[in-house]
Amino acid sequence: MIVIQQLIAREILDSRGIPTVEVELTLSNGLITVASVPSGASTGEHEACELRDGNWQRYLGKGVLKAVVNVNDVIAPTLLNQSPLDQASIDQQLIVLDGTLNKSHLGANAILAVSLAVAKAAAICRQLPLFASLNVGTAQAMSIPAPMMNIINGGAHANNGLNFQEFMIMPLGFDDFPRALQAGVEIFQALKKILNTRGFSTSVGDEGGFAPALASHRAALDLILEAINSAGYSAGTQIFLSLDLASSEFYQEGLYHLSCENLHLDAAALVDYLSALVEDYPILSIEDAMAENDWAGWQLLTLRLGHKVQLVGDDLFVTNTRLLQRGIDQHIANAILIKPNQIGTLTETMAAIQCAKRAGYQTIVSHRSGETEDTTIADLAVSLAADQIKTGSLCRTDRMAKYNQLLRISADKAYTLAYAGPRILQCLANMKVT
Ligand code: 2PG
Ligand code: MG
Repeated sequence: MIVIQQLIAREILDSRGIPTVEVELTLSNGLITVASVPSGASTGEHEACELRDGNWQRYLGKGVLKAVVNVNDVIAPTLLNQSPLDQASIDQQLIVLDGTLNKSHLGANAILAVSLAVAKAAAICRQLPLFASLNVGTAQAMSIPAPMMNIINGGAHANNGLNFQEFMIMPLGFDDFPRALQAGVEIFQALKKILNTRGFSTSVGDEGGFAPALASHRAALDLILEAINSAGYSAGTQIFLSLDLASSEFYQEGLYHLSCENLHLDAAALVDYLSALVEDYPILSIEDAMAENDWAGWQLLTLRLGHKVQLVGDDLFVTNTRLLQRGIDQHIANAILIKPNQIGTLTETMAAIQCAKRAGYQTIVSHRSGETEDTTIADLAVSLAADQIKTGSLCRTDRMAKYNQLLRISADKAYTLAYAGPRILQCLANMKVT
């Protein structure tokens, strides 16, 4: 039996130059796997704990040497000589070793890096690609997720004044993933040209989307529609729009402050504002329209728009099945964003996807704004047939690495995997029409 022979953690840097955890796992057959974890900027209050050193002499307190020590001194001795094949058992041991509800003892960053490295080691043992190995025992037909591409950045990911964090395109009306990706790239390039011509900045934000200083959210949507058109695609049949408001970032004392438009709205007024946008633009998905603790606002929103568009809970659910179940029970939102580092183990992440699927919620596997070259989320999305993947814009290697992995998986002749775009289109576009 092949077993875990060595686990070594180290501090590496993410796409923002901020420390994060990488784990290198050596198997008894001599093969080595490496996994690293990402980090958010607009993090949800209820996320698992990202353990940081807090020592201001190093990396402004953001070092992760304590998490590294936790892997090397606490986790490694426990997992040595175990087979990596039973992911659920290993993740359960990590949860028990930590002993807290939010993984604050060992750090979710330490725990997840190990959990992901173990999954990659299991794939080696099974001699399967990671997506196929993750699929073992799930009885789930795999597919390639439809991307949400974040081509204009705002909020906490840029300093352009836009309050909404992400303006995304969804290339749904294509038969295969490579063609859908090509459309996204061509639209991104068209947008660059338009911004350039109009004298706007073409600098990019944290997720590789442009960050022009625009006067309103509608101005951003108009520019994107223009870019779609100028690249030769049709908005509303091939390409759709999607927003992440990340509204906890601009919610204060009961009001949503859209400072760039000088608007200060209560939940009902924000729902009106969004309803008008949905009427006027081919928007199929809105994430975190309401703040993470504004469940009453979420209820209003879902009643009004839940039959028309995908309403995604990110900070609201934080990939936590307990919070998701509350949403399901109260008929709040109809989709969940899945971020492994919000919950801290792969097993719990996969449980959240499966729970959402059983309830008929759409699933979107997501990166963080601070990323590494690790591409596990691409394999994860394929393995459980997540409907969509959110992995940033169409530039910068930290984002492109995930798209490139999906290209590799699409091209794998041993598997015939359908592109989920047309399936999502049918589901969401029908919603919008009715
Ligand atoms: C989000 C994410 C990823 P962050 O809000 O959905 O786009 O941002 O990683 O900063 O939380
Ligand atoms: Mg979000």
